Amino acid sequence: MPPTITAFEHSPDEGQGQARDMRVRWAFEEVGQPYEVRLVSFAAMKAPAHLRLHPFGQIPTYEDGGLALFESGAIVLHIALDRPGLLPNDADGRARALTWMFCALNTVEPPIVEREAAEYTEADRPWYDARLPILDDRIRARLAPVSARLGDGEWLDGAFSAGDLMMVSVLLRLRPTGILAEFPSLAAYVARGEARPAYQRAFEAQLAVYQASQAAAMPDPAG
Ligand SMILES: N[C@@H](CCC(=O)N[C@@H](CS)C(=O)NCC(=O)O)C(=O)O
Repeated sequence: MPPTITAFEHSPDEGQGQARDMRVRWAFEEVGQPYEVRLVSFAAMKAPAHLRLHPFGQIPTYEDGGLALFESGAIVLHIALDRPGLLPNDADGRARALTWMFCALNTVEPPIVEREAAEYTEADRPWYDARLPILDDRIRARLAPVSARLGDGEWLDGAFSAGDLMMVSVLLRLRPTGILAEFPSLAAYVARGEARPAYQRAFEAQLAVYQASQAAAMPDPAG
């Protein structure tokens, strides 16, 4: 049996690939590991069966035999350690790739998520218009050093690695804001990630879920 991950039954971003199952799907595709997906509703995510897999009632989760994991970073790392393709063979290169993974998750993603949360929950509050530029500047303060470190390189540290997979996955979330476009080398870096055949396969798979849910919701023309 291949590993099984969970993903949203109804994609809140309408198949744009912003949900965190996308980075796990991409990792599977990069290393050539077949996988299965169990779709969960928002109600099912908060029910006891799913909470046993994920203490916060979220996606993605990962199950393989007796092993159950949550946290997209831990899952991608597990996949990268399990099969070749996402981590360099030399110990130092491997450690640097892990550093970029943690950088993406611990340093770059938090201000991006904070901005998204403000959009969802504070857009109608009187302070929102003043707060948004502050949140945007916090993101810019993270992007500028990553852009400087990338320089004119293709990837962050030599060959494409799990560090790039995670950084691209995190930066992608910014596209609707326009902030990514302010950093042309990062925008090009993200585009290189998206152009990878493994990314494309993962994207199509998650898009197919959204398209199927739309088709199921369409009224039956015969009825
Ligand atoms: N740090 C976690 C975050 C997981 C997360 O926020 N998942 C979102 C989807 S991308 C979710 O399940 N949201 C629904 C909810 O929190 O109720 C990870 O990287 O896996």
